[in-house]
Order: sequence, then structure tokens, then C-alpha cells
Amino acid sequence: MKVIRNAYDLRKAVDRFVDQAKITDVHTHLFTPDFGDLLLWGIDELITYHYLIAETMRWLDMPYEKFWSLSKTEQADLIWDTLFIKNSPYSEACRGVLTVLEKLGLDVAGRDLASYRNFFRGMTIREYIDMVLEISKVETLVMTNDPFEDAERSVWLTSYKGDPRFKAALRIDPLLNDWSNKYSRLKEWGYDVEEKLNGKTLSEIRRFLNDWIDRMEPVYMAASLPPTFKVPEESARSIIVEECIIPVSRERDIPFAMMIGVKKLVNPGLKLAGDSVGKSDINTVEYLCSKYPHNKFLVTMLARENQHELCVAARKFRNLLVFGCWWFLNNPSLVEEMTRMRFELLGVSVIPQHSDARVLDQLIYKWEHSRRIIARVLYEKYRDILDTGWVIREDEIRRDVDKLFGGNFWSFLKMKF
Ligand code: FIX
Ligand code: ZN
Repeated sequence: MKVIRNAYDLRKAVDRFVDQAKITDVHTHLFTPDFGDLLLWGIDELITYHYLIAETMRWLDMPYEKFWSLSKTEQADLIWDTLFIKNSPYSEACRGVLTVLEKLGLDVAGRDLASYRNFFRGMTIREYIDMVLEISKVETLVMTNDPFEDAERSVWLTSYKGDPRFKAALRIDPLLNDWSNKYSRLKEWGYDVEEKLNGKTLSEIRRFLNDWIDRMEPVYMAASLPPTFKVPEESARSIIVEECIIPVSRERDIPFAMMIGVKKLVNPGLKLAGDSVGKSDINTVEYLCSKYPHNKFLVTMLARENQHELCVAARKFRNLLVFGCWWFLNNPSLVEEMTRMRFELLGVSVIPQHSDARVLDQLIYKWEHSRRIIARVLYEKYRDILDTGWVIREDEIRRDVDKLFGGNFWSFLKMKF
């Protein structure tokens, strides 16, 4: 394998291996075709992504209800006119739409929404899945699978066939964040629970988790958690985490993915676009990693202010794997800042990005944009050691890149602490 001795060869090698990297996307909201309309795809879904709805509503004084009463096409027309024609589309979410159009080979300069819609006419979802995975080089993606979502649950219980490229993740927000309103659902499903978290109820919650792990074969269990997330504390959430999630996670050797810092529906009128962010308590992450050294934790935090302490926590706990630049952090300026910080504090032992794609097409832009930034930062880090006289072999760059874009995730799943 070639030895890299100069910056020009280094830049070419890093760009090549990053461009070629086969990606494991560890967190998305995508679904296999088994789930029908739950899998969002195509130009109108792309334009009506909740990020773009939030940005559009800043320009409009129409009542939220009026917007929601519009058809999907009418919403897309309004968003397109507002964000792409009446204003320049340089926000990250707008730019993403343009990157998708470009990578699909469409006439971006033409600004002709009708022609973009024509591209999708006659396309089948299975054809488009293959096309998007081919362009984005996403080899495997992890879904978000919530047994409390009726439309989704029925597929799991009746017709799910799956696709080896799509892995499941057992999402348990309702169990952790809304126990008093959601325990009755477990009762409905035959689990002998009551609101009071007595021994029987805790045992039945563990049975519920095990049943869904058997059914979904998830690569991890996950929950999005508020800035106030705290363990230990006298709350149903804290008790369920320690008495149910932690023991099942260890027994089944399935990491618990904590996505911390979401302030749900600060503006309910915006629906999915109405969530915000708050600084969270790293002490809870440290407490769980320290008290449960044999458990594995995947963690991403939503506040920029939490990023440095999360990296330091990962230096202290090998059972903590940091992942992604989540949501309001998935913007070039913050992806660069976080990636630089993580490479400097954690070296190769991090998952720098996930897409969080809600619309299939987004895999194309979220990964195109992130690859470029990760490649640039990685080149600079290699360049720094090259300047000391260290020589770098091409196969070492490929090795590191493969770890960053998926290998670290799969190795973490296999580790036994
Ligand atoms: O909790 C989550 O998985 C969040 O990513 C979503 O709720 C959020 O709406 C989103 O898609 C952000 O990118
Ligand atoms: Zn998400």
C-alpha cells in the first residue's frame, strides 16, 4: 500500500476513501416498504420536511391551521415559493433540497418544480430506494421503530418482511416520558401492569421490552429525552431506566441509545416542527456509564453547549459511544466544530454523523454535505501528524474512514465490557 508523504497525496487519498466509504447510518426515521406511507419519499415530501415548514412560517402570517389544511402539494408549492423563489435557499435544509436535485441529475437552475415532480412519476419505491442508497453510498441504515405507533405496530404484528439493508431500533419514548398516560396501552396488550411501579409492573415492562426485542431484533433501544432527564431521581422515568431498560439492555446485549436535550412542542402549532432544544445534564450520562460498566450506551446530545462535556465523558467511559451531529447541530458550521473537537479528544473512536433522515431522498444530501466536512477535518488532522514526520499509509486512512462511517458502530455492538 502506498505511503503518503505530502499534503497533495494526502488530500487526494482522504477524499477518495471518504467518497468511497460505505456508510452505516445509525439513526434515521426511514422505513422498509412494508410500512407503506410511513416511508416518506419524493420531491413534495422533501420540500414539506418539518425543518422547511418552520423556516417558511417565519415569512407568513397565515394561521397555522390554514397551513395544515392545505394539501401536501399546496404546502410544497407555498414552501417552494417562499423559501426558494422569494428568498435565496441557502439555509442548510433548503440547500439540501438543491443537492438532492443536483445528484439526481435534474435541472437545478431551471427552478421548475413541475419538472422535478415529473421525474418521480412512474418511479416505484423499491426502484427509488436502490437509487438513493446507490447515490448516497448508505449500505445499512437504522430505522426508528415505535411499538406505541399503531400504524407501525400492526405491520410488525402481521406483515413485516424486512430488507437486510434496514435495521430496527426499538424506540421507547412513550414508556419513559409518558408512563402515567401510556401504561394503559401495555395493559391493553396483555401486560399485567399498573401505574404504580411495583415489582410485578417492572417485571411486565421487562417482558414487554423482551417481546419487542424478539420481534424486531433491534440493534439498539432508543429514546429521545428532555433537558431535564435525570437518573437517579424519584420519577417513573428514572425507575424504568434503572429497573427495566438497564437490565434488559445488558441481558440482551443491546445498547441503550440516549438522545438528550429535546424540548417537545415549545410551539405546538408547528406540530413536528415545534420542538426545541435545551442544555442537559451530563451527570446523568456519567452516572449511568459509571454505575453500569457492563452496559453499552450510545449518546447524542442536542445542545451545542453539551458537546465538549460529552466528549470528555466519552474519554472516561469506554462503554459510551458518542454519535452524530443531531438535528439543530446538523449544520456545516456546527458539524465542523463538533467533528474537530471529537477528533481532537476521541481520535477515531466516535461516530461522527448520522442523517436523521425522515425522507428517503435526504440520505443523498445529508451524507454528501457531511462527507465533505468530515473529509476536510480528517485531512487537517492527518496533515498535523504528517508535519511531525509521521508517515501515513493509504490502507490506514481507509481503515480509519471505514471505522468512522460504520465500523465503530458494529464493533461497539460486539464488545463485551
Ligand atoms: O427524536 C428524534 O429522533 C428526532 O430526531 C426527531 O424527533 C426530530 O423530529 C428529527 O427528525 C430531527 O432531525
Ligand atoms: Zn431522529
